[in-house]
Amino acid sequence: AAAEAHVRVTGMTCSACTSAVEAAVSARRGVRRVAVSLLQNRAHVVFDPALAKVEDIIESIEDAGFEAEIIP
Ligand code: 9UX
Repeated sequence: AAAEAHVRVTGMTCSACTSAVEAAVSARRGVRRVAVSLLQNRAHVVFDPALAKVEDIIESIEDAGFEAEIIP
């Protein structure tokens, strides 16, 4: 089964920032799909909950240099 998370991402100012977030999240084990919207400042992530946690995804985005918080 897959889980999904919507994440508020702040600090992205160009499409290269968006690509950096997508690359960082995609590199995480268990992540199946990532879509990042620059205009909406958000990311949609589909992942395998047995292999990744939402906290891991948040951490990947923060490590790439952006602020991230889960959208409930
Ligand atoms: Mo270009 Mo986005 O330096 O930070 S990647 S603005």
